[in-house]
Amino acid sequence: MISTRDRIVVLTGAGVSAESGLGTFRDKDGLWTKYDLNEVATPEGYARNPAFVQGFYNARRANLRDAAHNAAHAALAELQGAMGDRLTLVTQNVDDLHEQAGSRDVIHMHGQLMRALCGGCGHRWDAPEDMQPHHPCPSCAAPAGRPDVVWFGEIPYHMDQITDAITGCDLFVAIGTSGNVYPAAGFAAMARDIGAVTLELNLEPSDVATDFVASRYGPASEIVPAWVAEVLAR
Ligand code: BV8
Repeated sequence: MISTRDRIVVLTGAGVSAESGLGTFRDKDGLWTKYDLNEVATPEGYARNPAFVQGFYNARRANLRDAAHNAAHAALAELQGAMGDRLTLVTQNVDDLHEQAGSRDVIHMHGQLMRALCGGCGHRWDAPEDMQPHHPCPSCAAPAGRPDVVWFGEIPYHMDQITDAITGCDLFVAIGTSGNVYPAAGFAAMARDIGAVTLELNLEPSDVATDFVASRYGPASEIVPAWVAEVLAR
């Protein structure tokens, strides 16, 4: 029976932020039903039309400013408070709602919407409200400022740290992710293969639901606090 004495890895996806009004990617009305991800979330798309891509992320940054964390983010922050570094929180999300809820050391494997990256020197800084094409880097002045997010075809961040946490965990929990995007979608199988328990908390079965030995379905703002309360009570 999993308790706060175990080592837990939690992976979140867009579903954990859905009830905060940020929308998801692949649900009905999801972002990828309105935009072609090849045009707005690939280096090639950015090279073709930097103004359009910067505008896409400027709009999402503005959206995020109006969003508030929800009970699922808060429950995970409470669990982290009780477990310390026995809980590793990995997110595919580029929003900062886990941090707004009080989580620390969140591993943003797909980057962060509120950060900017220089494609030239690698400098990172807090993204301004509106980033323009060829945004000048405050460090090297190259016109190479871009959103600090991992696009399709780019290598996710912190993979070694994530792999170390998964291969040493007792429980792997995926929350609010459809299991479409790799390498994140392969994490549950990685955990299962080293003998960890795997739990899926989602609105509906994901594309990798069979990689989990346990699952609970419902809105994250309901099922995540309930699960956290059970773990804290043991
Ligand atoms: C890489 C940042 C090499 C940008 C994102 C063919 C087959 C397999 C793989 C590939 C392939 N061709 C290419 C690939 C690799 C590719 C990939 O996986 N493509 C997919 C589309 C097939 N992956 C990559 O390119 C990655 N890089 O592979 O590099 C490598 C790898 C390892 C080591 C070395 C080298 C880079 C991928 C990163 C792309 N960037 N985001 C941005 O955000 O703008 S990914 C994008 O999808 C978002 O970040 C999002 O977070 C992520 C995953 O989506 P989900 O979070 O799951 O969201 P989704 O809408 O899909 O699902 C929401 C879920 O929530 C649903 O299940 C829904 O039921 C549930 N839900 C809804 N409401 C609620 C809820 N649950 C609970 N409560 C609710 N209220």
